[in-house]
Amino acid sequence: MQEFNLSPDLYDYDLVVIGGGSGGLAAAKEAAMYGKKVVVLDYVTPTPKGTTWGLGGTCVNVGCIPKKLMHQAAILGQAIRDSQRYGWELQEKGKKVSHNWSSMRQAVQDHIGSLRFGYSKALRDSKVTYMNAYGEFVGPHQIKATNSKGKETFYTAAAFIIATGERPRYLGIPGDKEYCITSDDLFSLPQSPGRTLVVGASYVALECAGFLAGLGLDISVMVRSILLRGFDQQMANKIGEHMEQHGVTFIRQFVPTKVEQIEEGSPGKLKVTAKSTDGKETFEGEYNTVLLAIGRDACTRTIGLDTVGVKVNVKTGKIPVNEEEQTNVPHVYAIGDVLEGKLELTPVAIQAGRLLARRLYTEHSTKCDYTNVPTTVFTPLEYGACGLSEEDSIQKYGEDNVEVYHSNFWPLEWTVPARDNNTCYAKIICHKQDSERVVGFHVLGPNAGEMTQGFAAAMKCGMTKEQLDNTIGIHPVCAEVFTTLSVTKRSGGDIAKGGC
Ligand code: FAD
Ligand code: NA7
Repeated sequence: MQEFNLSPDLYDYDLVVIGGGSGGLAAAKEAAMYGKKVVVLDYVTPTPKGTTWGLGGTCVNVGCIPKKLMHQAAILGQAIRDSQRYGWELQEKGKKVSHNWSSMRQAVQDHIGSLRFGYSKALRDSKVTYMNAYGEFVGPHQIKATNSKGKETFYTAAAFIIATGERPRYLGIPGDKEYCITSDDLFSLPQSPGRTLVVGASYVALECAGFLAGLGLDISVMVRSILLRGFDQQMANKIGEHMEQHGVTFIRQFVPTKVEQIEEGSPGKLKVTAKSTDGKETFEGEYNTVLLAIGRDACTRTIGLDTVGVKVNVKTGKIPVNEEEQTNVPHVYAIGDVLEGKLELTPVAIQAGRLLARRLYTEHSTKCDYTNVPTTVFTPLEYGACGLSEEDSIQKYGEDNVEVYHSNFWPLEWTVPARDNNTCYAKIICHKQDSERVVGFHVLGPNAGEMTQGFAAAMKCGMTKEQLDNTIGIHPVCAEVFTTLSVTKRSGGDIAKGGC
């Protein structure tokens, strides 16, 4: 780490954190724990639709938390259908069970409100100063904080952490900002989005499409090229197939060119015009809502980074850092979604923030380990992953040096309602030359995240195929499939498996 003067006497604060989301809050609280004088600036620029929220950043307000809760709402719909095969009789026979968007939205927003309250209390308890203001560098050690009324205050600090995250991208076509929404608007939408077109094939796109379809809405997804770029493509395609089988329409190899309002009201009606990526075909469709999920841009363009001399990737807006999360300017650090080449996940931002503060203000030297970070895509058929995709394993080690073990499985709970036979799937990728060490773990099935977390810990310890085989399974659960994997892709054997 390059040295710089951490002397508090020269400045108002030891540390200014710009951005009060997952990473920023974690870093600020950790630094305050070591007796440092810390201020967090957090400000939410409203969406083009006017949606805004409070402290806590993306995860709690417009990301992980509302997304998982709405996914749960959709899963409960499936459970209601399954329950009848288990003997549950709905109270009024023959009465259709329906979903009420407003009730769900209110319950989800109430929970978010309580989390936000907890965050501001935690800051107060840790003696971190919180300012609801937009931060912008105006000098090497000086920041300007502008609140919602336009009042400007200036602060100096010994060190700075940039944790400003990302915001959803827009298409740049006529009607996008006027009529389309993004995930920043969806979770607090007052009324059901109705018939919806989701544009994009990122995890955000597929997760939103999945839970909206699960709530009984008519959902289409417009895909420019492939599903879930960056993820294992076999798994991505299986997710797509499952969604299609459960009523989601995929409009493939198309991009929107224009969005027009053809009926006012809530939610009103929009006409979308699109063209095929080969430019030969045109598509027109009418929807109540168009949800853009085409990626997110780092919030780094308007925070005065040029003033302080912090280098930014001009194309992506992302900030390159060394392995200590230090930018090219020694007293300016960056964590979370703004980082170049790092995973955009809440626990990653939190871990990086905590460890950074610990390194800055104590003798600790542990760095954030960005390898083998587990993750889950909360599509209707959940996808848990840790380590390399099959494509990346082959590219890294060569096809002959990689052994892929796999199996379909049918969760016991799904057998009685007789649904989705053999659509769940387990796959591990092993590096043959390294005692068949597991370098990739992939699972499609219920509670995939719960399954993946423990295996990720084992992968940190260097788990091999033999160790998995020597592990006694828990019966009858889905994860036990990983203790009995015997068929390799190379062998081409039968991978169908009955209820576990
Ligand atoms: P953020 O949490 O985005 O916080 C940045 C904060 O800085 C924001 O409050 C922003 O308003 C504020 N800010 C920006 N500029 C300024 C400024 N100049 N001055 C003051 N404040 C500023 N991750 C998971 O791990 N699991 C999931 O299931 C998951 N689901 C997701 C679902 C969706 C729909 C989305 C969009 C994201 C999801 N993520 C998920 C990603 C996760 O939310 C992010 O990785 C995480 O929030 C990044 O934390 P951060 O601290 O870098 O930024
Ligand atoms: P990603 O992963 O960058 O995904 C963006 C998606 O949106 C992707 O499917 C793109 O298709 C699609 N896209 C982008 N621009 C357009 C336009 N103009 N028209 C139509 N479709 C478009 O974004 P996320 O923010 O969801 O994910 C960030 C990270 O999280 C990512 O690195 C993952 O590892 C996890 P494309 O594939 O480019 O054709």
